[in-house]
Amino acid sequence: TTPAATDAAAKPDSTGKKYLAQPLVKDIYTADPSAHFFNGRIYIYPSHDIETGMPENDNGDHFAMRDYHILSMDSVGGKVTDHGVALDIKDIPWAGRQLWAPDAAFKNGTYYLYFPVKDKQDIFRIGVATSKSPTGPFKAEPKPMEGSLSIDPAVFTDTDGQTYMYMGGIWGGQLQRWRTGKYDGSKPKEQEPAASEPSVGPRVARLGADMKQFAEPVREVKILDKEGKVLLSGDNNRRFFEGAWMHKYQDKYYLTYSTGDTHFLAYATGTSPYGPFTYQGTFMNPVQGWTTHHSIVEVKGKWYIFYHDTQLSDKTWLRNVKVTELKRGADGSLALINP
Ligand code: FUB
Repeated sequence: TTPAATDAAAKPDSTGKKYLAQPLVKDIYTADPSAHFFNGRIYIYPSHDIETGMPENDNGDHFAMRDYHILSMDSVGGKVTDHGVALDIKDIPWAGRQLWAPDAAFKNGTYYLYFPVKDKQDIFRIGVATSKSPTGPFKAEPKPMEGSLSIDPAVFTDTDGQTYMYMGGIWGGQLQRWRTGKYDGSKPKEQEPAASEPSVGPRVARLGADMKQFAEPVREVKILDKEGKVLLSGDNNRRFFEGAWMHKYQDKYYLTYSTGDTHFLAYATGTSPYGPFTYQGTFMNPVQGWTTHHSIVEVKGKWYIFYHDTQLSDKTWLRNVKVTELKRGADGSLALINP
């Protein structure tokens, strides 16, 4: 067992609630932070939450975001810069609505911003936009990535230089509608497989050299229990819901994700970027707010988790990003964080 992250750092706010960390920016709402250490600086690629008055429902209509702002800082705890609008939905030719959790990558002198948005048929796809600067402005490709689906792209470059995209999220993220390989909008939006059936896994595909398309068909990632059986759909405390992230530590691949309606961040480990991954446990307890979404990044030998909660608004669709250290046991196990 690994020691729980200490609560000693938690400070009460004006309402008396205690939080392990404080919002990185307070003048805009930000969520779903994908953090990277590019050329000696920390860049955060978050969603930009806004109030639109859309009704709150299981389909996530209340998350109706329209642009991205990129944040950066020299070091954790240092001054945070908001670089302004990096990409606007009006400049994405195929976009309909809802600019959700993005991620970014840097290769061959170009920065790539990957973003999920519903197309004009109201189906989530993943697009890519490029820039010579990590903070944009980014120019979107005219079409979504072929074969892309659902939400929450997370891009991971392995030590051999190959880059993979993990993606997917159930319910509002629509992944449950892709079970046959084709989008099936005929079922109720929130319908998961029956409780005794295998859960819906995130998807992964290797990216091609141009970083704009997949080099292979998208495949499903299996998350297994310790007996080697795929986690079941009714196993809500452990099964994948959304917000996958990948990092490698001491040659092991760590798939981390949100369990959605049970609000945990969970992790599973494997020996290949494609999995299968074996469930290991929860590493973050629920935050304030319905969604929980994170990224993990190494900065100068220390590991950090970027995440969000709703400290500033107490509204689940108006979130704020935060960071805290990620600690591990000697065996690589992730310490439990109480946010
Ligand atoms: O921000 C919209 C959605 O909420 C994200 O795509 C999910 O991961 C959840 O955080």
